[in-house]
Amino acid sequence: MEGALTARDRVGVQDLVLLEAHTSETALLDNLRKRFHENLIYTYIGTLLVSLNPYKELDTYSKKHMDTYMGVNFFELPPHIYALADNVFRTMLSEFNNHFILISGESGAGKTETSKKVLQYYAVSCPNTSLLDNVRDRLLLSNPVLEAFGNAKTLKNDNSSRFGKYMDIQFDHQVGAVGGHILSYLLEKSRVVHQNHGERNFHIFYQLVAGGDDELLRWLGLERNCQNYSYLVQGDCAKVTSINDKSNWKIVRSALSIIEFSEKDVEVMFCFKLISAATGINSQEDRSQNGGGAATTTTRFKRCLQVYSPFAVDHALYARDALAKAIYGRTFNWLVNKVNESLANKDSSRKTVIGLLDIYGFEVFHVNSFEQFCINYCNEKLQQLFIQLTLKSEQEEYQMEGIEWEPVPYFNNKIICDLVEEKHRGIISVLDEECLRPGEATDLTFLEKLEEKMGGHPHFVTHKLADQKTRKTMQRGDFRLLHYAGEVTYCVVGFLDKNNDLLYRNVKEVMRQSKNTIIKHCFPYTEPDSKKRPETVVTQFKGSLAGLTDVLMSKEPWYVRCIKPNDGKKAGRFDDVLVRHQVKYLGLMEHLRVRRAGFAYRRKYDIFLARYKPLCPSTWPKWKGSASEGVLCLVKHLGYKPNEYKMGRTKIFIRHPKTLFATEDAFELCKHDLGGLSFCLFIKA
Ligand code: AD9
Ligand code: MG
Repeated sequence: MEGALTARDRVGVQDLVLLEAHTSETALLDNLRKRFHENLIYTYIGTLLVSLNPYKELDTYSKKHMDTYMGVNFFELPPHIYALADNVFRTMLSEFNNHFILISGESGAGKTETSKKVLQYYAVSCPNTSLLDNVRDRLLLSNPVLEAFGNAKTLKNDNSSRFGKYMDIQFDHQVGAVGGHILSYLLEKSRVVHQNHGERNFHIFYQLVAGGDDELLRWLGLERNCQNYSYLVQGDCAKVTSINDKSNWKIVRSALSIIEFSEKDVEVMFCFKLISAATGINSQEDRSQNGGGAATTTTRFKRCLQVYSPFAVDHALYARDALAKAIYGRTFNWLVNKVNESLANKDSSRKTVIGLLDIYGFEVFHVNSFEQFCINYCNEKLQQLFIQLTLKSEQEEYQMEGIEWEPVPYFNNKIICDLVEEKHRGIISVLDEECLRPGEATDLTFLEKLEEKMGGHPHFVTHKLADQKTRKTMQRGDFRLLHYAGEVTYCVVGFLDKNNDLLYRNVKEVMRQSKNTIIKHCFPYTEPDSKKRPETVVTQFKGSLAGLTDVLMSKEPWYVRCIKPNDGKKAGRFDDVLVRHQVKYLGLMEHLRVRRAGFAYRRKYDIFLARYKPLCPSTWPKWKGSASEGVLCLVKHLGYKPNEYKMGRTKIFIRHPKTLFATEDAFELCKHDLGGLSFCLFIKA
């Protein structure tokens, strides 16, 4: 007994629902800390998985581990991402419906690693048929390719996702994963032309310069030295110790071959050529021609094209940067489409899917701009979705079903979502309005309008509106939002330009006439006299997030909440203050309270009865009364204790998963022998 106590003392409980001091945040934190120091990074709250970033390789992701978790009930083994993945998979099979896994947490918390582990589990552990090996390879290899083009080193994370990714994995019930489809969200293209100190451009540029073979570089007119390319060295950290660009190049290069670029080598070359176009841009400012007045800038795409622009220098630089961003952004979309073509499953029979959502995490830098505003808005929306699907809907359901319930208070971040996105009133509307007044509006008039409209909002403040103490922490061009995950001060400089994202029409025309088929494809013809204004960046983003929410709402949700244990990317360091802050804003305590007071499982009476009626002689083969009476008869026969379940208006609620597991196990045994009723009764006895 003493030994058992010691073990529990040492590693804590594996499901926080079992914590004795379940109302204490400190107890929850202690439990996470104990487990973290034992390399146990996973802990449950019911079926929600909490994951702490270990910042070191753990030996728990082998094929052997995958096999161990396969087909085993959720709570029978130590918590693991494979247990969650397996449970989602099996629920999908038994209920024949669609699911998604929402992976959230701040930048560097481990979302992308988690999503890769889920994908690996499905690709590796599903039954093998040589026919489908290709699909699985492609599913797995889509990751290094998209990461090369869409991830970058930031101050928070050496492999930070700079785009949002939602991936549907399609399953055929006989053979496992058979295809996939990726939706990408708002790539941070400004990184192509500008990086803050300590940050890099997208990985692919450094990979190409470090790993591309001599012939390729010569053909592209590139030199093997990042220092020659101003777009690559603004952050002054082209080399990163944790990253091996050369070997990553090899991985990406061979992944591209497998993802159906193989037969179209030419296209690959075109693709690299585009990359190098953006990399190799050198601007030569020639002020001598007219004595330093209006200047001429030559924007040179090495070996690809040259654009001579009769603009003032700053205009020309602007045009150059806008073009580089446009090329990169559009070819990124092209690449995602290409990957999708290769993952597409052509068989039209009905498939069910498991969606994986891995988006850029909440981030706060010393200076935060339009990009952080979009990223943090996106995280705010995901938190809102989480609240709606868990805390809110869970409690509303108890009320609707007439189940006695003590409401659990929680912070609803809808107020912040509204502040940002409400029609005609939110920050996005104000920004778009200012973008409609070219020549008159500036970033500062945008700020003034915000002050007019948002002044007094509890989650909004500016330098002018702030009290004396707060004012000292802000600059004149700042506005500050009190997000669910903490305060962020945004500098308005660049908001209008970035939101407009304009590209000069003649530059577009040049691109359209390019001999490069991909460029041509990426810059299609648009009516010159078309009066319709293109949507602004943030409005497009708002629309795609609304679309994503609809997609997710139509599926069954599962959650992984990732936590960053320290700000130094260090193994073995658990920073109490930092973790407590995340535990707070992720709403883990509230989730725990709802879970503990609530019921882990619920099903409509008719569905429950239809599945389990063979387990009871009164309900099998036919029950003549109402479904709820049938269920009552069934659970009494199965020996459910009164405190283990509750009968709602339309559903049965079961408190602990293990109650249901026992029923499910009995069902599995008896379904092989449905005629043998005595066998079922025997199990029950
Ligand atoms: V961001 O919002 O895209 O900036 P993520 O995606 O949350 O962020 P990521 O998964 O990229 O973070 O993890 C950051 C780093 O932590 C990884 O590059 C790994 O070095 C490290 N990490 C995260 N999870 C694990 C893990 N399960 N095992 C080992 C891990 N290392
Ligand atoms: Mg990521």
